[in-house]
Amino acid sequence: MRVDVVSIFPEYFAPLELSLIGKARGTGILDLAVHDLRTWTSDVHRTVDDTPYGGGPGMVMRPEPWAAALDAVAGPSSTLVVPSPVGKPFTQADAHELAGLEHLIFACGRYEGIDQRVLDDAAARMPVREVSLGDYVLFGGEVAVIVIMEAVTRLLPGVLGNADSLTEESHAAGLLEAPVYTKPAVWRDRAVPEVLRSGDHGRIARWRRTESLLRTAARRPDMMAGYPVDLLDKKDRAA
Ligand code: 6GU
Repeated sequence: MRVDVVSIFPEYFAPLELSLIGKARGTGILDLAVHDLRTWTSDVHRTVDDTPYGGGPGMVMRPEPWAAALDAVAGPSSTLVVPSPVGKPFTQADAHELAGLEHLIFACGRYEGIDQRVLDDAAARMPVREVSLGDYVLFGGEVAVIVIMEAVTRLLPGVLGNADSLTEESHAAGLLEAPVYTKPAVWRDRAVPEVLRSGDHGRIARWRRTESLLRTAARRPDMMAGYPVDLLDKKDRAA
């Protein structure tokens, strides 16, 4: 997968050299380039913002540098992703969709956002997705891009050693994952649940399902509301 990130703070993306994202870049699974938006300014002050039409606080990113940047990095199969608090909530399903695409361009807005015409103009040539990480406001899209890239990269074939990690994890089945334990069996007088040490795989699977359901109902009632009743098997109903 090819990824181009455009930002006025390219230094923000140093963490993308580390850990499994860094490794994916090293093996060629991920071809990622970070660009400084000011590369595409033409005045001596390298201006990227101006005051908003209609008045109001803050500054808005001017369209010209963004248009030049997108013209330079876009190809025939690009999708533009714009992190923004006014975007659609980013979910694991979105991560899977993005992971299946050939080329992602991330446009990192700062201040009050990017002139709307940049997105409207880009949408005439490529799919554009405005995505939000949640109901709170960040200074800009940079940290959101790191989050989204982490969610997407771990879904690329060959990045995770154990493919089961993807099918067993939270949000894969629409439920939160059950608690996990490792050795020692007893620590500070707290024992690992007996069932997990029983070796009875059927019992373990049922315990994990029940814990998943209880945890999801307690913490994420919104996820339970959409949970298909037919996915509750007879043993869950009895439990
Ligand atoms: Cl994706 N960007 C910004 N700037 N703020 C946010 C956000 C994204 N998601 C929540 N708040």
